[in-house]
Amino acid sequence: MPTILVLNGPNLNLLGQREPHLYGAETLADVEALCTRKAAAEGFKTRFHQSNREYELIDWIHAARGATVGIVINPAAFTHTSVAILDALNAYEGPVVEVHVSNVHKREAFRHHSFVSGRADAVIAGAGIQGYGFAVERVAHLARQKKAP
Ligand code: CA2
Repeated sequence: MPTILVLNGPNLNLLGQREPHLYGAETLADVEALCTRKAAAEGFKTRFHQSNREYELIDWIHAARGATVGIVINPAAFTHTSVAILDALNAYEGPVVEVHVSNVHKREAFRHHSFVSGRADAVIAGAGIQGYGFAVERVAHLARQKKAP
């Protein structure tokens, strides 16, 4: 089964444990279960990771080259700071969908800019963890389109 990589940046391991007014009550385990379920319904499997370290996210993007059909990424705070993650995604050949649990555009001005959005095929923000499900469906759709003759 073709694989979709789902990546989560710093502090997302705390999902559901703090700041429910911003990020909801669901945990990262709930996000993983949702992605697995949505991907399976589309005939895909997922590889799911979270890290608080920028280099680890970059290494996973590198390893995804030639091994996965698309990436769903919530780079968390690295969204607003990381040219290195953008460069890694630019070297990746498949579709990329950027997800944010909160609506970053309703929040502080420093969250309005994303280094990743210029590379992403779609950006989903403010749909809660449901956004991951939409992102998996979109990546599956784009991956199928890419494969079609
Ligand atoms: O809305 C999102 O998904 C964000 O990517 C989350 C990041 C934030 O820096 C981005 O601007 C928007 C923060 C992730 C921190 O997650 C926590 C979850 C629960 C409790 C504390 C932090």
